[in-house]
Amino acid sequence: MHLEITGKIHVDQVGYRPDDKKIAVICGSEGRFELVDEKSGEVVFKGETTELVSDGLSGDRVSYADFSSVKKQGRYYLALSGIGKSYSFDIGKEVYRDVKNAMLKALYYQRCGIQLDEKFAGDWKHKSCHIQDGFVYPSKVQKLDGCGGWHDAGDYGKYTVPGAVAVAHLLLAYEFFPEAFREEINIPESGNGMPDILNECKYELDWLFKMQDHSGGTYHKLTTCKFPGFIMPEEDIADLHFTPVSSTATGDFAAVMAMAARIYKNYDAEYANRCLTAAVKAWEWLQQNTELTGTKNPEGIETGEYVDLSDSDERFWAASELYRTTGNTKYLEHINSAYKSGDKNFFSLGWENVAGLGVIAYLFGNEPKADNALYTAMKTDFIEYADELLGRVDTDGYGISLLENDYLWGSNMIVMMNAMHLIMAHLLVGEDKYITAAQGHLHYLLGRNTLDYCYVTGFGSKKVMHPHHRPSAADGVKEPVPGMVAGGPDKHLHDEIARAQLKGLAPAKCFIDHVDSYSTNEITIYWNSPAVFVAAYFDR
Ligand code: G3I
Ligand code: 9MR
Ligand code: ZN
Repeated sequence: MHLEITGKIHVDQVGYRPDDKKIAVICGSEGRFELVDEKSGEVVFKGETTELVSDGLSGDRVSYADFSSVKKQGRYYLALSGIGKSYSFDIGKEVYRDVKNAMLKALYYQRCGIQLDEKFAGDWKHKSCHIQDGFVYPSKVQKLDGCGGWHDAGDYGKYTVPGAVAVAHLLLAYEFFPEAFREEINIPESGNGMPDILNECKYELDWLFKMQDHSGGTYHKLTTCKFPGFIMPEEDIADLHFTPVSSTATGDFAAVMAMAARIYKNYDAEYANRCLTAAVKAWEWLQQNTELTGTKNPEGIETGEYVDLSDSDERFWAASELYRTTGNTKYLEHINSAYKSGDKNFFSLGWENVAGLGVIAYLFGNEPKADNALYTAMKTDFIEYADELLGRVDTDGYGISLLENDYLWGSNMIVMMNAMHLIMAHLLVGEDKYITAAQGHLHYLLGRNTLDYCYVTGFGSKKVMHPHHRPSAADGVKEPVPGMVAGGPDKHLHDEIARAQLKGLAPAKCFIDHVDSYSTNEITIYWNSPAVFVAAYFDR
């Protein structure tokens, strides 16, 4: 029987581990299916799909093919007569190893201020960039060193808020699953005795130090005035500007430095001390500056804003990390009153609302029961929210927990953020249902979605080839930089190409692999970082 790949049988294109639940989502058809060994052509399993049901957010009618009983390592595809076959995928113990490492290595490719040598970067090597000092806005004279760190995204700006959040996801991944980071990923520091995830985060932390002003407050960002064209980073030679201190950047800085103080202590006590001193200084600034400040672009600066309407979550997160690291009860009061105020969603882990990071720091800290009532309330709320996510997974055609309004700019971050929440719910109460649901989110990212895309560059069969990423577009290399997570569907059609090509489509279909689609197909450090956390759980 000759079968075509019709894009209607959606699988995790990277694969499934032998003992995992293995389900394909079939679009528009039901009936008998076969699992075929790609090499031998042998049918290794036959089954019947479920009946078709409607999925609101993709507009698809879907059925499910369950082949969980197949555990033998190999490369397979799924076939349905009359509908075609799926892309091939692996069943294997270590199927997520390469994608996990690549998603971490992607941060190395975002490094600013050093040359990316061929030895580490292969075809994606380039010269050093943005090494000049930056003006301290609005001064046209006063300059500071801001060399280093990661480019934020497809642009070359460096922003404190998303930088701190990305490091936090990665440090959490290391703190929870150190065993997932034993391998080296071929970066300049590899083999220096420290795990590469900590080496890579240190590259960003070293830059973050430079963003702290003598007052303790932290500059919001360091960018050019306008976004550059699609040129290599070393060609982007316009003046750089430190924009004014913001309270959100300062809160995030305090939090991530407090985390770093705890995590680097075993490797470099002196560095850890520096981190803690910087964190405390930032906290003191926050105590003296209680207003939300500095998140809007000042006049003349048009790069990414990371505008925020509230900094209470950043302050909460800072208090919580400082408490976890120091045990000092003065922070506990702040945590308690902020949590009780209940003024926000306390489960978000994204750049705009970081309250969930504060909750995690408290729940998993050494002395969460110092305030038993607070601990119990937080834990109960945390699990309640995890159960809410489970409920959504049950009704979603592709097994994820996004609501219609979650299909916005960077929706793949929400996919990974919710998976992180589910994994941590499992760590708190030990139930497997949370893990099964979390893994469904990873399957979605890696191909089991309505568009059949593997959203991580360089992986899967239906690949993202044209991310809105300046180096990938300008370097003359056909393949984009590997291991980068694309933003994913955004129903708001926030760019011209999206408006021209995606109008009228269901929310989950509002994605286009086009270099101009910054609202659906850009990449960022903080869309990669939660995906590293999730992949690390499934590859320990
Ligand atoms: O929170 C509101 C929600 O209440 C509302 O219903 C919804 C509908 O419009 O919008 C939500 O706000 C969105 C916001 O992100 C928070 O998620 C905005 O629409 C959306 O435009 C905004 O997108 C941000 C985008 O910059 C534009 O500001 C992305 O989160 C953010 O990741 C992105 O960041 C850019 C940097 O500025 C520059 N570097 C690249 C980077 C990635 O594209
Ligand atoms: O490349 C920019 C991307 O990093 C931002 O996320 C996006 C929104 O702020 O803007 C992109 O830059 C575009 C600019 O906003 C409008 N003119 C075209 C630019 C490149 O596509
Ligand atoms: Zn640079």
